[in-house]
Amino acid sequence: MPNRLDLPGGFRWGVSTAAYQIEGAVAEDGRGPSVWDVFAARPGAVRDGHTSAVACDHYHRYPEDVALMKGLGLDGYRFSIAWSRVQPSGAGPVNPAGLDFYDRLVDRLLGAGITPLPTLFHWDLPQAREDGGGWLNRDTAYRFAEYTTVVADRLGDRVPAWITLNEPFVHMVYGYALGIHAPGRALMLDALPTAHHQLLAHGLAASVLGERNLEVMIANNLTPVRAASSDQGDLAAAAAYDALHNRLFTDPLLLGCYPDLSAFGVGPDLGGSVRDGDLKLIAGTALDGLGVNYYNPTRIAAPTEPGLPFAEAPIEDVPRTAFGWPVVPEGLRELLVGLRDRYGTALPPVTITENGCSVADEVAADGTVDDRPRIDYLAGHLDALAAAIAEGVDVRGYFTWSLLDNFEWAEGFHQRFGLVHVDFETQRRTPKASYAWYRELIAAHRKRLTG
Ligand code: IFM
Repeated sequence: MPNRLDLPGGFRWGVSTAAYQIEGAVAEDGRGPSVWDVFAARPGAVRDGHTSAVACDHYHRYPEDVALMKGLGLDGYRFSIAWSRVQPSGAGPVNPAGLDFYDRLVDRLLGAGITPLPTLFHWDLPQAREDGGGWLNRDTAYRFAEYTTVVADRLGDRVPAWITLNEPFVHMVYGYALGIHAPGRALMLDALPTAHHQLLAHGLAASVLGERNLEVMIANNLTPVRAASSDQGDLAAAAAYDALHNRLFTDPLLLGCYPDLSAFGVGPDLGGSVRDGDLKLIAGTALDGLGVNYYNPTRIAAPTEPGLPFAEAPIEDVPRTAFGWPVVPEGLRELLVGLRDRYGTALPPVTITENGCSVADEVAADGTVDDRPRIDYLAGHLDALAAAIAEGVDVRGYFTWSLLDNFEWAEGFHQRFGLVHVDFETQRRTPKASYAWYRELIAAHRKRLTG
């Protein structure tokens, strides 16, 4: 069986973060409010009323954080750019101080030998855009392209590859269908136009990047869908869920069409949002890489009540993270091989842009953080990744989620995903046992390649 040390030459090691989860400094240097500032201020929206006003204070402490990355020996760092730092109202005037921050960060990374991999949108829409309808409004896609132009013109001389969107599926479902995340809309299937408008935004931004000879990626949250049984009802429900979670955000990019959503009573125009030429535009600039965020598989059964055409079924007898998510490393191999089988030569090289787990980590009296469950999680998933590569899937890199403990959206600071522990009172960073493990793995892999 191949294992993590058998990963190929040129394989890129990284970590991922996102602006709203780490930066803090939400009212500094001209940043405009985002939907998350407004949502987190709503009583009951975020556990224990946590907000990201300070978070990891990365805005001020980024030199220390880049030094931590350098200590790991990383090839790349995936972070996100806060649109409302660059354009406080998400359109029109640019805020030079906001752009300067990312300029400094990029230079600091390059100085540490780390390639920056920015994500342009990781859920923190400028509130002014939300006031204009957010992702329900087609115009947001055009404003996103405008913002992309500003950022690419400033950083494109030093940043070779870009991720347009992070997890448009999660943003649509949590943000617009269920209202668990910002902007807190509970529209159920009426949220579907936000899928199309995000993909349109991707297509428009991709052509801006492509025109500048910059590489284009997207980071999709994907899950292998397992039917609860071989009964026809369970199989049909699993196919419906797969179409919604996986295919809705990947078929248009790779195949130029939407999957069949008739099980949801939805036609190919996605609630009237698709216009002539849109799909051509969405697939128009070929992806240079598909970013895959993988956490766990999903088990689906036929619905027991009217409403949606599927019901989620529990995955039994597996370990769970502190968040309660099932730990199934084999699901990563299954997902990657399934993508290759589904899309064949249309599938571009894959990078794992997120994978990791929350653990109830604490700093012990001797100052160490023993996060053995995280090491086991990462080791298992990297072995599964090596198995997928041995089966012929082209995977070029692995970015673990996350460098630092951070603001985990509606869970506030309760779920810790970092290789580095953050004390949110003092901002003290303590590398955990998994930090040393990841550093040694990267070094051992490099050593094996160079003999
Ligand atoms: O923290 C999130 C991240 O912002 C998007 N992907 C999943 C992570 C863990 O929930």
